[in-house]
Amino acid sequence: MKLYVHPGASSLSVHILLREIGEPFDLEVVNVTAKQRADGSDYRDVAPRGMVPVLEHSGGERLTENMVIAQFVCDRADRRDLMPAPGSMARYRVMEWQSFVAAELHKSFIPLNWAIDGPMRELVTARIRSRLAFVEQGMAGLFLTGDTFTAADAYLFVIASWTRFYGIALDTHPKLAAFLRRVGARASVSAALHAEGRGMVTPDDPAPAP
Ligand SMILES: N[C@@H](CCC(=O)N[C@@H](CS)C(=O)NCC(=O)O)C(=O)O
Repeated sequence: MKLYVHPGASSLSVHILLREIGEPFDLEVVNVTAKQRADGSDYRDVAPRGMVPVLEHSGGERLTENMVIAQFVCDRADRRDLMPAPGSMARYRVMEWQSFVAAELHKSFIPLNWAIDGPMRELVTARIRSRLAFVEQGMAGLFLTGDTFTAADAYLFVIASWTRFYGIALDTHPKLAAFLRRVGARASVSAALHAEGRGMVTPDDPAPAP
């Protein structure tokens, strides 16, 4: 199994899960902005949409989309702590958060990469903060769905860590700031960050102080 990632991009969430699972896998760090693979060739030959993550299965089949790859790797390893059993309410709670992180939070950050300034940038930042407030209010325990670390937490960790990269303070989100420190201290996260190298989530201090 091989995972294609860009340092600190959303692909880091799947990378963390693979390290939580502990089965061997190959990793290729690509430059998703330049669409360039480690050997300089065009990444679009691997991923026609030009995005990370891509998971290449041993049979050569390739799977895309964070949420789907996360479910695939956790189900395959029968890791019900990371992804509860199909049909259980607990699973739908994890999927509910995965969907929220994907559609409402992850994509809200994208305009910050554009040449926007002043009121428009403030608008985008306010929107991100409002979504982070939902997370702050909705966190059911130490993690999103309770006191067990799940696939949704791996995804939230990556996207919420981008607040540091973009200079968005978490002073009014103490539970989320504590969550980032807690998840950042996991061995899987530290190993994944070091393997990917410098990116939008820093290996040394991924969690902002509250
Ligand atoms: N819907 C995709 C989104 C993945 C995504 O947005 N990846 C970003 C990095 S975080 C990317 O590859 N961007 C490159 C591009 O848009 O060209 C998923 O969930 O996997």
